[in-house]
Amino acid sequence: VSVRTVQTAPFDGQKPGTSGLRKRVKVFQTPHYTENFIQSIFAAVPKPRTLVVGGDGRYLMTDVIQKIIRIGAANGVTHFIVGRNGILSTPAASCVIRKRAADGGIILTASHNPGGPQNDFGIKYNMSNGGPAPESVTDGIYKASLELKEYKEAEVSPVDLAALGIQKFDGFAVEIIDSVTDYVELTKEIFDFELIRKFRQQTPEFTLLFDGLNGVTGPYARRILVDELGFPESSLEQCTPLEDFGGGHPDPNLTYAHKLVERVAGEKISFGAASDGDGDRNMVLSHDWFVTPSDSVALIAHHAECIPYFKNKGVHGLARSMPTSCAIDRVAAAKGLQCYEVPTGWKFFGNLMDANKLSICGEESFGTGSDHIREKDGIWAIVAWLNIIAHQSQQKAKLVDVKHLMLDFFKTYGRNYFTRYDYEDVDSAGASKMMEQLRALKKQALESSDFGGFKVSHVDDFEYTDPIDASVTSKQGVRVIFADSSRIIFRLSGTGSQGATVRIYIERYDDKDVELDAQVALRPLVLAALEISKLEQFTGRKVPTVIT
Ligand code: VG1
Ligand code: CO
Repeated sequence: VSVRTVQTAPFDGQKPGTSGLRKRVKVFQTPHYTENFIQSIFAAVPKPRTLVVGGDGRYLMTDVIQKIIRIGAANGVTHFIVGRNGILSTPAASCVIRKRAADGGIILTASHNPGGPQNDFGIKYNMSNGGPAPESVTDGIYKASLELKEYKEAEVSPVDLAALGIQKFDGFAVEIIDSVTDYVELTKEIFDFELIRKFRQQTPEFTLLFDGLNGVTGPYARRILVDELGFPESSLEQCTPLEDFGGGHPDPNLTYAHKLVERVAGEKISFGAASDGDGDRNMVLSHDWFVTPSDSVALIAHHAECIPYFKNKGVHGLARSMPTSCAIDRVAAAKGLQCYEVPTGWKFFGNLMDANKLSICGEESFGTGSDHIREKDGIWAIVAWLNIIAHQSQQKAKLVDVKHLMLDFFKTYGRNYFTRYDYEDVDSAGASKMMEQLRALKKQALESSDFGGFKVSHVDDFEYTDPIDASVTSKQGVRVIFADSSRIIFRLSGTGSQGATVRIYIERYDDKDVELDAQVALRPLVLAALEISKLEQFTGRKVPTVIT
C-alpha cells in the first residue's frame, strides 16, 4: 500500500489519565492532534499486527476509526478487527482482543463523560491481555507525543464500517464483526442462564428495568436480558446508542440515572440496573434499596460459588481500588483469600489477574468485574446479581430480593457505610493547593485533634508497589485513617477534560446499626473531611456536584 508521511509538530498535554486520553471533541478536531496521538501509540507499544478497534458510538468515533486504519496500516498492522459501525463496548473490546488473540486494541470512548460536538472524546490503548496499557506504556506514549515530527498514513479510501466480513486492501485487511456475539458467548459460559430463565418464569413478581442511558450497552442488554433470559422488551429503556447519549450524562449513579431511579421507585420494580456510555460501569438498585458499588462487589464475592465460572475455576483472590470500602476485605478474610488494594483505575488489576492471583474485584465508582476479561464489566455485574438472586431464591424456595440479600450480608459481616463527594470543574490551582496542604499534614498534628470524637491513627499519600512487576505508583490519594478504622480519602480525578474534580471518599464500619441512611451515618466524618481539607477555603465550593 502506498504510504505518505505528514510533517507535524508535538502537542502539549497528550498524557493519558486514569483511563486513556480524554479531551473535548474540538481539541481532537485540531488539525493533526488525533493523528499525532495515534502515531504516538504506534511508536510506543509493542508493534501490533492484529488490532481490535471500536468504541462507545460517541460523536467523532467513526472519523477516528478511519484515521486509525490509515495510520495503523502504515505502521505495520495487517489485520484490523472492527465492531460493526465501530460499536464495541469496553468489556466487549477486551473480550474480542482475548478471544481472537489480537496484539492489542484501541478503544474510543470518554466513558461516562457527555458526548457530542461540544463534549468529550477519548482514545485508549489496550494490550494483548485485553487490559488497559500499564503506566510504563502510557508514559511511553506521552513521551513519544512530545517528540513527534511526522506521522505515516496509508493512502486508502474509507472502509465500509457497516458491512460484516473481510475487506481486503493492498497489504492489510479489515474485518468487520458483529459487535455483540463474542461477548454474549462469553457471558453464557460464565453464568447459569438456565437457572435465571427458570427463576424468571417461576417468579412473575420479580420485575426488571435496565437503563442503557443511550450508551453502547443497549444492544448487549437486549441480546442477553431479552433474547437469552426472556425478560420483556419493556424491561429496557434508553437502549439505542446515540452519538450524544440523548444529551444526557451517561453515568449510572443516583444523580445522572434519575429516570431509572424514579421509575424503579414509582413502579415498585424489584431490580433496576444501568450502565455507562462505554458499558463498563453498573448500578444496581431496587425500589427499597440502593446498592453501593463497594457492597456490590463484596456481595458477589461472598456468593461467587453459585456462578458456574467460579465454581469451576475457583476464586483465587479478591481486590479493590484504594478508595473502595473495605467490605470486600471482610469477605476475603472469611474465605481465607488474599485481598489486594490497588490505586484507582482498572489497569492495576491486570497483572494480578494474569498471574492468577485475582478473580473478583471492584471500584467504588460503579466498576465491578472479574478475570474473565481485563476491563470492568457492567453487564457482567448485572447478570451476576441475577444469577445470585435466582440461586438464593431457589435455595430458600421464595423470592430473595436485593434488600434481603444486602441485609443478610450485613448480618454476617457488619456494614461499611460509604459515600463519595465530587466537586466537579473546580479551579485547578486551588485544588492542587488543597492536595499539597493535605500531603503536608503530619500525623502528630492530626492525632492531637479530635474530629467529632474521631481520633486519627494514620495519614499517608497512597503508594502502590505492584506485587508482580514491582513497579511503583505514588501520590494516589491522601488517606486519613481513624482509630476505629473509619477512613477519609482525598484525591483528584484523572478522567476529567476541564478544570479539576476533587473526590472525597468517606467510610465507617458499624456491626450493630446496619440500616441507617448512609448520609446520616457518615455526617460527622463528612464534617471532619471538610475541616481537615479546608475545601471551601481552597475551592470556594460549599456543596458537592454529585454525591454517591
Ligand atoms: C474514575 C473512577 C475510577 C475509574 C475511572 C475510569 O477515575 O474514579 O475508579 O476507574 O474513572 O472509569 P478518576 O480518576 O476520574 O477518579 V470509566 O467507566 O470512566 O473508564
Ligand atoms: Co466507563
